Parts: sequence; structure tokens; C-alpha cells
Amino acid sequence: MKQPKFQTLGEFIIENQKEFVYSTGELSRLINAIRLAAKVVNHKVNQAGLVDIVGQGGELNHSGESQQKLDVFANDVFIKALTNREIICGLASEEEDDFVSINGAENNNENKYVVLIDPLDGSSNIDVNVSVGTIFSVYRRKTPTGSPVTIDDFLQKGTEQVAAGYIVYGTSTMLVYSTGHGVNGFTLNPSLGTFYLSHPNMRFPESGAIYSINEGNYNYFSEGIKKYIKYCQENSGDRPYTARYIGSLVSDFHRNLIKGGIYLYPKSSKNTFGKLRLLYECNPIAFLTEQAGGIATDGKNRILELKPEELHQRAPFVCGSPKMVEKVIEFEKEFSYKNSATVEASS
Ligand code: AHM
Ligand code: MG
Repeated sequence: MKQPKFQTLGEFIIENQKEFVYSTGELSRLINAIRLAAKVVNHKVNQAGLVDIVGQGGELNHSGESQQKLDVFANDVFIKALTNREIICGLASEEEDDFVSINGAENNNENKYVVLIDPLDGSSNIDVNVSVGTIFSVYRRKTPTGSPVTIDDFLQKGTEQVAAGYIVYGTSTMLVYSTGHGVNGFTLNPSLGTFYLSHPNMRFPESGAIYSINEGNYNYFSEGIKKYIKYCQENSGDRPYTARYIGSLVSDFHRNLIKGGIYLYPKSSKNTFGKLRLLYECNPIAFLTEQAGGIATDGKNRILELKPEELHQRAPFVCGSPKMVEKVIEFEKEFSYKNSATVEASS
């Protein structure tokens, strides 16, 4: 295997700043702030079994789900890292009801970027020592600089993303991100506190042997998805595929990106719009998917082209190796959309 260039994330950020013709260094400072927050959260996640931090925080988030203490912690750390330095002009978090407008000195924020973040995704896995992650997404604001941000700065199509990435707090901690020039992965050396480029130019294999879906919901899926699951299990050619589902989007995605595979959280008769949030989960992961040569769809439409209507909106989500995702689109078209404009999930 070809050795990746020995480079720290800090060095990589500086070297690649020149990719942006009109770069002012603002995006680089933003990624640096995320890098710092990632290390702080990583430290806390690693202590989860040791200190009294695991468990319910007692609060409910906007969707009525109980927040874990570490969710709250991660939310605070990322918000502080990004707002204290006045790097961005606005932020929206899966853990917050509304977006935050960040005022610079004299109430006059000249920064151009807004960040959308899921500070600790898959947090139901914390109590059982299973990998969790952070997902982030960066957009250029729509409204003029110097004024407070508005909802329009956040409700942008995924195609408008300037950068997106995730941190996976796993057996090792990795930061994977893209600024629209491919996907690169950095592994944290915990004793030095430094991220090193370990996975340059990450690409989805054309096809793979892994399918990741919560099959407990099988009875509620559309005919197309049911048929696709059966197809994955058939004994034919390179099938049956292997089922792997961690229940942490970041970890499931990360594994599939490296090994080749498909992740599905489709709509069902229980969850008409699926479960995952378009702005905090689907769009950033879809951006990375496409940058790595994969496909991300809601079963019919390209995820990045969906027009968001509200901050916490959900969307059905399928992403992964292109040949595998194409098959799902084919099945949905044949069995779910046949006589209707929308996918019918069976009840
Ligand atoms: P969360 O944002 O509340 O953590 O939920 C998102 C997570 C994803 O990471 C994961 O893929 C999915 O929910 C698992 O859901 P389910 O338990 O319904 O399979
Ligand atoms: Mg989440």
C-alpha cells in the first residue's frame, strides 16, 4: 500500500488554502476551530466510562428526544469553539431549537460562513461504548455581511455547501472532510493531540458487499426497499451481501466508504420522512459521498438538490457505492413509484 504523505491536519489546511482563489483564510480558521473542538470532545468521549458523565441529561431536545449529557457537552464545545473566535456569522445545531446569529465586534459581523452541526450523532450508543460522531456542514451566507443572519442563510440546498465533514470517535478518532476537492481523512494521535493525514483522497469502491439498514422496520418499508433487502440476501453472483448496522450514521458511513457498501434510512409508514435530518445529517454526508464518487438519494431525488423548508426537517436517505445505490433507485422506481408520484410505504 502506498504510504500517505506525512502531514498533519494543520499543515494540510495551510497547503490547501491556495485551492480557494479568493481565500481570506476564514474557512481555514473554521476548520481549525472544528479540529480543536474535536479533540476536546474526543477527550470527554474517551472518559465516558470513567466519570459520571454517561446517562441522560434530563433535558428534551426540539424533537422531544432525551439528550445525553455528552450531547450537551459536545454541543457547547463546538458552539464555543466556533463563536468565541468570531470565525462565523451564524450557527444551527441539531440540539438547538433555532439558529444562532453571531454578532462580531460592534454588532457588525463581517464573516461569511454559517455552520450547521450535529454535535454528537448516534448518542444512544454512548452508554454501551460504541462509536459516535460529529457531523458538520459549512455554507456561505446568502444575506449581506454586516447584518444579522436570517433563516435563508441556513435553508440552502446541499449543492451550496462549501465544506462538510465528520469526526468519528471510534477505536481511533478520525476527522474526515471535504472542501469540494475530494475527501481526506486524518487520524488523531492521542498522545500528541495531533491529527495526521492517514486516508488521502478517499473514494467509494464502485460496489461493495455490505448493506446497512435497520431491518427491524422491514414491515413498514416501501415495496421497493423490501424487494431490495431481499435482493441483498439472495444467493446470486456476489450476493448475499453482509449486513452491518451500528446505528451511528457516521460509523456506518465510514466503514462503507472504506470497504464499499450502502447505508439506508428510508421512509416508512412509521416515519413518513425517514429519521435523519436533511441539514445536519443527510446533506453533509451526501456532499462527502459525492466527493468520494458515491451517490446519495432519497430513493428518487438527489439529496443535495432537495430544497429545505425548515431547520429540523427529515429526509429519507440512501448513500454509498454508486452501483449499489443505483440498484435501490431502480427498485424504488419499479416497485414503489410505479403508479404514484411519491413512494408509498406499506403499513
Ligand atoms: P440521533 O441524531 O438522535 O443520534 O439519531 C441519528 C442516528 C444515526 O446516527 C443512526 O444511523 C440512526 O439514528 C439509527 O436510528 P435507528 O435506531 O432508528 O436505527
Ligand atoms: Mg444525529
